[in-house]
This record gives sequence, C-alpha cells and structure tokens, in this order.
Amino acid sequence: MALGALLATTLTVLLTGCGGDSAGHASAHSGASASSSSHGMDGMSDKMMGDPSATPAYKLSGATVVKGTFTLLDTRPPGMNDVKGTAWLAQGTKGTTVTVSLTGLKPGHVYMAHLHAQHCADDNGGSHFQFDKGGATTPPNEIHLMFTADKSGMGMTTVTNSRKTGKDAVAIVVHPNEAQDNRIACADFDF
Ligand SMILES: [Cu+2]
Repeated sequence: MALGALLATTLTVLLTGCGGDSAGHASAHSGASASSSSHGMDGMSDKMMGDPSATPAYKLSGATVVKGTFTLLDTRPPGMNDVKGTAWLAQGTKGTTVTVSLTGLKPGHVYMAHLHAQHCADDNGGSHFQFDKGGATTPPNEIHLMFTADKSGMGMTTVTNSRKTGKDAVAIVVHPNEAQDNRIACADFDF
C-alpha cells in the first residue's frame, strides 16, 4: 500500500515534469520553424537546403561516393580555428546526395555550405557549382546545405538533388550563413 502510494506520487511528479518540459520544447520548435520560414522558403525549399534526418550520402547503397576533409581557409572569421569536418558526395539513381558533418562551430549559429566549381587551392574554391552555368544562383541549379550547430558546436545535414554533378563539383565550402562571402573551410572531393 505504501509502495503503491510512493509509485503514484513518483509517477505524478514524472508526468508533471515531462508535461512542462515538452510544452517548452514545443514552443521552442515552433519558434525555430517560424524563423527558418522567414527566409521566404516554403517547406519544399527548406528541404532543398538540407535535412539533418535524411540518410547520409555515405550510407547510400548502390551509389558512388567520394569524400573530402575540410581544411581551414585564411579567410575564416575570428573564433573559427577549431573547425574540422568531412563532406561526402554520392551519385546514384537518386541523383546527387551531399552530407556535411562539422565540429568546432559556434553553438546555435547557422552555416551554409555550397558545392564549388574549383579546388580549394584554386581561389578558395572559386565560384559555386551550377548545373546550368549562368543560370539561377539558388537550388536546384546549385547545391546548398544550410544547418545549425548544436550545443556542442557540431553541425550535420544532408541534401539530395535529382541531377548528377559528375566530376564538376570538385569542392565544398562552408560559410557563416549571415556572411556568405566569408569562407571558413573547404574540402576537395577525392574523385
Ligand atoms: Cu560557397
């Protein structure tokens, strides 16, 4: 009887705790999605800039995968000296899938990575890779990955484009989302 009462009390405390917590998370999440859709994107376009829960490029079966290790660029902003990471580019029946995974970022900050048309040693990656050269500077004509660093400064996301880049998207460059002229790090794919 006493044990039953104790269990009931414990359960009530747990339920109350969970209720308060999940309400807090729910409002935090709706705040986050409201701010990401304020970039003028609908849900479809948001996915075109990456989905952290999508199957990463290195896990795709039947696709040809190349990999690159990020190296810091001299153009990086202050406080970005510990950025490290890897990018994978897979090409298969789904088109092109790209995954980036980085650590050493500023927690809570938003970053943008693009596929670039030149190698890292060549003008820090040069201009963006484009399927139709001279066309739109947005996805799906370019491949962009937008992601937010977590509390530990880790950021990862995956994006898929229905077309294949072939060997023309030779590198990937990561930028602070609010200052995309600023190049933090670059990785050459090992074609
Ligand atoms: Cu870029």
